Amino acid sequence: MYRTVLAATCIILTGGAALAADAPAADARAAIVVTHAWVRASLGQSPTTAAYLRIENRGATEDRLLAVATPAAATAHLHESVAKDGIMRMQAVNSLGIKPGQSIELAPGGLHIMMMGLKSPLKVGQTIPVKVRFEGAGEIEVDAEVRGLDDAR
Ligand SMILES: [Cu+2]
Repeated sequence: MYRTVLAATCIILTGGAALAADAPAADARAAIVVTHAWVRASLGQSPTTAAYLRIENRGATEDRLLAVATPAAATAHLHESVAKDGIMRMQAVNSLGIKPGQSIELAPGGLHIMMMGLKSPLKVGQTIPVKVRFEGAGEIEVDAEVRGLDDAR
């Protein structure tokens, strides 16, 4: 499913991806539905945390997640947690295809939006905007609720 997976750990930072606002076709835009966005509260002064959400493709053509961003952090990248040699590691995911009818859940232990360089600690009850840019649907902004570390879903 992940056509391009870059082998890069969380420590390797790349520049924030630009969220260019090309005008997407109306049907392509309506096809992608982003819901259930939430962010893990940051731990103390930790400058990193992760955001999660659900992406649903209700259209007839495949779309592709190209970039993520949030004003709450200096950089945000799509990551995937994978077990390698018995150790959980995180890899950057360059882009993510979503097939017609497919629903993809970003969730703890799997795909996540890695937020690095938090501008201030994120506390339970806050809400931050998260922008997700798709090849076809363009940029979609959702509000992500900050939840505690122990909040299961
Ligand atoms: Cu990560």
